[in-house]
Amino acid sequence: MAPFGSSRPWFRNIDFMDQVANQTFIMCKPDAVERGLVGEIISRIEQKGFSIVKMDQRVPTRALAEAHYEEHSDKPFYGELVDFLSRGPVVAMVVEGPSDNTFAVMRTLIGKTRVDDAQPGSIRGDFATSTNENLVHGSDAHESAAREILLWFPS
Ligand code: DAT
Ligand code: MG
Repeated sequence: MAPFGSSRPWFRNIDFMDQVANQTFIMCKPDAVERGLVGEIISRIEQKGFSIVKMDQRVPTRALAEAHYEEHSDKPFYGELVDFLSRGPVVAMVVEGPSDNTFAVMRTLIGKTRVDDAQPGSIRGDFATSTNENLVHGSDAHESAAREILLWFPS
């Protein structure tokens, strides 16, 4: 496999990639906090058997929201997405599992992106009624997990 995101300086640190190999970045988005679903989401993560190793509630700055969703900067919904993420408190977490598939298992727990596709039993399938406001973010790869963990928890 090619080195993780070798064009991106922060991934030249392979030690950091190793350090977070069993971890993923999870966030309860503003709609989850507004609707009082943070406890439910955390409960599902814990019941699955994963550990929350870092957690912080904060209102993301616009710059942080833009950087978080950088990969979508050319999409028509980017502005709306950044407005949404920065409109109130979020709960940012680093979630750890026993092996290096934590990000993938968490994506299954969260459910599909499109509201029409999110299966009952998943967080989005059980609680979300729109694609724009779908309660939870989860990293979609080892590389994005490392990038997002560093972005939200730089120390
Ligand atoms: P995911 O959150 O499942 O990783 P994504 O990275 O493709 O999904 O998109 C990020 C967020 O952007 C997603 O959670 C909801 C929003 N979004 C995605 N596609 C959208 C669309 N077609 N219209 C409006 N919002 C969209
Ligand atoms: Mg995504």
